Amino acid sequence: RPHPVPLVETHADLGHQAGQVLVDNWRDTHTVPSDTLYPHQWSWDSAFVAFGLRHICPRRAQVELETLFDAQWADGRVPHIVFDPRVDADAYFPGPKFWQSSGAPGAPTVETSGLIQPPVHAPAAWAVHRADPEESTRRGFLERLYPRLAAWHRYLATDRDLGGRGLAAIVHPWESGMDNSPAWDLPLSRVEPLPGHSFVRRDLHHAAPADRPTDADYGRYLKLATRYRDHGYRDADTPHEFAVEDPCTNALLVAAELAMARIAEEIGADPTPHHDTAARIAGALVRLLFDPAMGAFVPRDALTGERIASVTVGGVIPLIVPGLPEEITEAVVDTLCGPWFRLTDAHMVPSYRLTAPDYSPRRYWRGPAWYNTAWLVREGLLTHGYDNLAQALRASMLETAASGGFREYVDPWNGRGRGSGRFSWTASLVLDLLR
Ligand code: 9YW
Repeated sequence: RPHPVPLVETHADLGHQAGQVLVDNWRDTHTVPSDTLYPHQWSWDSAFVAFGLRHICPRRAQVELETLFDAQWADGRVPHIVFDPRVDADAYFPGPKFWQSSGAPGAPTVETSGLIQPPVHAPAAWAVHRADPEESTRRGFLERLYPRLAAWHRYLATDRDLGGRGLAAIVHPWESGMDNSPAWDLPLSRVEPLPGHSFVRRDLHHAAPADRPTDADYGRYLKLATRYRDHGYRDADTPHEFAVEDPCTNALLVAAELAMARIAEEIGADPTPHHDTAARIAGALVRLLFDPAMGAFVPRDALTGERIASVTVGGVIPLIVPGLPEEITEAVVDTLCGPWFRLTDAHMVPSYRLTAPDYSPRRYWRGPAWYNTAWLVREGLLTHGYDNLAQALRASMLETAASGGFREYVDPWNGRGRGSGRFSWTASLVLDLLR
């Protein structure tokens, strides 16, 4: 490790500061990911926030998820952004004027985007319940959320099985939560971008251009989103130019169905269908997306049927699936510990292979290490009994966080923070690690 970050003596201050970030980023009914860059509610951010918030205010953690699911669409989709009507409509681009969701069939009255993000919500709901079962039961938290979570998972497993292979497809890079990941370069290259002068980016008011996706990326993102919008966000009717089976999204769906089984048992419903769905998706994930030559999972283009030979952090997160064949678990752990991710001497887990020629230590999902993905990798290591590696990753996350600011992501080589400061899921997941 070239420039180690000094280890903090005590974590007490860190926990206190993390809690303060969550208190400050709370907006009556939900938490904003960042006060400056992201002033609305984001889907998977809320799930990650709930994991930490439950330790300091379980009631708020419940409300966080309830607010998100109040914006669920009739087809079951949970939108990736729920817009806060009190915030200037131009504060974030693309905002409500772009998405025009309330005119779409089955959309809620509150303005949202038409896209989705990875399904971390059921595990979050289960964790929130366990933090304060009495309050949860008193409020009927699980009973009310369970049918909504079921509709959300049904949407992913059926409407989004665009390749017909038993895996959910994402129809936009934003849906992966890893916007400009190199994994999307190939399918995205087929999309003709909208010209740069046809939109005004807001993200560059709050972040360094070198840290963010490029204008050409944005031109393609907007092209795809416009086409989806102009087809009423109806999956069957949209001639998708981008449809990819993402290993991370599908692995999270397996974990989410297993959480649903627990929730079902708790409220007296039948867990069997959830176990069955989890087993079915896990089977397809292993059969179709594991690449033995890479020692990792890779995405598959649902339009061409071809695997995309790109290993990113999304390709090691499937470690969270319990019961993987042993040779797969071992191969993925070897990949994590090898020169691509250097689990034991890099800071957290880089979002992209450290040795890739187009690796970038600062450009968003093309290199920097993120707290949510590190937290998921740690969960995966614990799932398969790699307790020492999980412990080392925890220490790395806490050390890096202690060096300042609860930043959005960090340079894996020197641990230096980048992107937005006082980032909610960073604070929340640090808090969760401290409990
Ligand atoms: C954007 C809010 C979101 C995250 C995504 C991340 C980023 C939005 O921020 O996307 O404008 O780039 O990629 O995972 O949910 O934190």
